[in-house]
Amino acid sequence: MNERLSSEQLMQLEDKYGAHNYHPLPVVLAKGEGALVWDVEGNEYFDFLSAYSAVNQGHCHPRIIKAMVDQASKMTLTSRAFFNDSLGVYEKYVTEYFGYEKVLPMNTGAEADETALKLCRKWAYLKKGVPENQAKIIVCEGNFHGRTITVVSMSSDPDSYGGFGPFTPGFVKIPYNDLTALSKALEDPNVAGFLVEPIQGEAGVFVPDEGYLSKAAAMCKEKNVLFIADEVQTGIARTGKLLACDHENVRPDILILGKAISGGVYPVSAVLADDHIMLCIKPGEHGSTFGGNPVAARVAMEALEVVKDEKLAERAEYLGKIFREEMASVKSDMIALVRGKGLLNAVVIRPKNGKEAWDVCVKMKENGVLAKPTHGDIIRFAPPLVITEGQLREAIGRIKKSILAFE
Ligand code: IF1
Repeated sequence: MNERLSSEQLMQLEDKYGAHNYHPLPVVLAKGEGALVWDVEGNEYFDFLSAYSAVNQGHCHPRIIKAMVDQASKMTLTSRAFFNDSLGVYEKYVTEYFGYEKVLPMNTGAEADETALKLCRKWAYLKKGVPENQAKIIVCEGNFHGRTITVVSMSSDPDSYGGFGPFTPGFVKIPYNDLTALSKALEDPNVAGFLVEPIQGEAGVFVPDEGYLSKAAAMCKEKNVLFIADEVQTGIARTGKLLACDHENVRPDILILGKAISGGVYPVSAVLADDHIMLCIKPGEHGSTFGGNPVAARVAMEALEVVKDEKLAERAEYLGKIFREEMASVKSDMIALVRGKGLLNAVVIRPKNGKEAWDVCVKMKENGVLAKPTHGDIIRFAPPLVITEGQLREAIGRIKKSILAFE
């Protein structure tokens, strides 16, 4: 078990014994610190994925790790059949932090999305007066909310939903960033909620027009429809504000968080709402064995403290501008477009001489920067928010060099 295996051997093990549900870049990581990671052979890289924006606070942040280890050595799990001495403290902390009356703790993003959908439906029947089993929830084309059956029922990406039917009914799909379509969909009195990513991540870091979120939220309010924001990827300082909705001063009726709420240290997710919504769910109607466990509670509190203490939102805002400016100035016709907000950015790659985004990522890996293509031609760039300006500029140099290698 303890023999030292090479990257090659480790990749072969995954190929032989693991389900083939991923196609990773060929790099095997063994250690991380801040914005840096090292592979099994000791090669150093800048991590420009941050585990899809989970590791915003940087790899192995000492304060978060300490919170986890301290708690793990005392008590890891009680289940919610009993109280524990961390959950209430965390619930007070996280609700005050984001400005909501209640939180419902879960573990993964998909679970938090499912929780929000259940909560929205329950509210529709108890409060809005939608006839039983008639509630509809509006979702956007190009969305990504996770992998469960109900969540992929909302998807418009055949890779996500294809072959997994029959699907959960009750969703209305409209184009993203389209207020006319939203207005039309909101005419239906059985609509209970509108679920939206403030910036679509999987779609390729698609930033909507300014005013889209605030107008959408106002339209929902007028129709007594819950505005539900999936900030699993955009939340917790990534886009230059604590929440991406903060850019438009929108306060969602239901807020969904995951990933970086634990600094990528532990699976922690959360659904936040006020009492008139959250208390629609009664004891026994929803839950999770691990949701709200003491380790998760302590880890999340420390991870959120770090975001404030290290001013990560401000850093993301400042460093993101540098990144976009620098990338837009690269003289290569392979760069078709640079877009994003804060340190959630994407570069659209125009294929050249048969070389595409995947080849650029492999080249960047050789030059010490890790990033992953999505939808064939888009590369997402999302380093940990603790990256220093010097490190960022060094990484940008390596990214430019990698792209220019194909000129
Ligand atoms: C994978 C993408 C990112 C999410 C939003 C919920 C979830 C996610 C807005 C579910 C998850 C992930 C999961 C990851 C790939 C990934 C992703 F490329 F698919 F789009 F981040 F950019 N809401 N996003 O982005 O959270 O259940 O995974 O904790 O490997 O599937 P989860």
